Amino acid sequence: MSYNFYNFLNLLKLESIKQEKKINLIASENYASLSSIIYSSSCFINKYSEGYPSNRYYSGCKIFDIFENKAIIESQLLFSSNFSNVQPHSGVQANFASFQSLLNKNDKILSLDLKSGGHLSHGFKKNFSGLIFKIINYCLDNNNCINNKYIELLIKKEKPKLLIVGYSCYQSNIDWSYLRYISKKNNCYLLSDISHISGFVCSGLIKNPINNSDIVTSTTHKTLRGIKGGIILSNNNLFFKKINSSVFPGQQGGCISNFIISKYITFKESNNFNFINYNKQILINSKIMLKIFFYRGYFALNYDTINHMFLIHLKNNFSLKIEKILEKNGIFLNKNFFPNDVKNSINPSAIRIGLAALTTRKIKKKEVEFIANIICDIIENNNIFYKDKINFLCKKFPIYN
Ligand code: DSN
Repeated sequence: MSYNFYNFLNLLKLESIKQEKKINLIASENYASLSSIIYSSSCFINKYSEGYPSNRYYSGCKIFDIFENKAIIESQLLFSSNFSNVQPHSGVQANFASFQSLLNKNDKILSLDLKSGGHLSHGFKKNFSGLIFKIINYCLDNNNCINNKYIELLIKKEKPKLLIVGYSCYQSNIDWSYLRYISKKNNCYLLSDISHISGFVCSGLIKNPINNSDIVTSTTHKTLRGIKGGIILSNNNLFFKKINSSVFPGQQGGCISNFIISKYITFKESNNFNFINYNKQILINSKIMLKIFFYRGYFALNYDTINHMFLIHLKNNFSLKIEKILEKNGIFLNKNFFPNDVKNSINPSAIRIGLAALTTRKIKKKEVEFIANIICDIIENNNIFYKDKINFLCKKFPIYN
């Protein structure tokens, strides 16, 4: 072995201690459930399973076929879809395969720009999406909301083949049925990327866009408490076959068998009242924390949030510096663009805050307010040191209890 095995184990231990002792407010992260972690590490890691159930390119897949079929059925039940592909390794790959099944090279995509809360895979110029397709961006209106009329104008003017709805940072409702209506009227497909809000969607807290979309994509590790991965869902039977062949052999080889089994566990665990209550609590916590920022004189993307996240403008503070000082105090979050940001991606004007991971620790109102006030104190006085208090709080709320 070329590495020092004991140091390697030590690093694993350090990471797990770090996760236990610190607060995670990164909106795209969560703590995977113990069962989804256990099932992601099974002996299926040794098994190649290229292809789909009953139609594999290797022998010995019969047992895995049972699991992949279960994962497909369970995700369909969870999201009320007629079709599901559970093989994408990530959200970006789910998007890539979906674009491949709907579009040809150089076709036009209409998507929210990255600075306003869009995602890299929705058309960033250095991403495959920006390199292969022509990207037209919409942005948020003066109220920092999606403006359906503006999107309608752009669809009529630019005639894109695909409209992407679903964002990495957005606090308000989305009127999927109207967006569906205007895109269909103009021969434009609609893809909903619900990666951030999929837990809210399957809990019924946010309207499910499945019947107002040609394709829905999601990750499995944000408000769903699974391991990192992607899924593609659809109720438009024109695309079922195309999506499957875009995932395999289009852009992936063998699926990661043990991860698919873990996804099955995640879908099952997300289909019950405990999970719905968990997502309700995320929403309560998210609103409570946002309110504290308002009391302390900050402004956010909007006055309310309908999901786990929100964006706080830092006024004259440097987000990179604040991110690092918060990290020293035991709080992780990420710096983020604010719509119409004049600053660059290294040091943008805002911080993004997500409450899913914090809620997994069963943290509620009192502590949420305490943490929000600590963040404001630190932003306002960089020399305050709260590490011990955060550490003490984390001990009271272990991740896995
Ligand atoms: N970039 C991630 C996020 O933070 O939203 C999702 O891929």
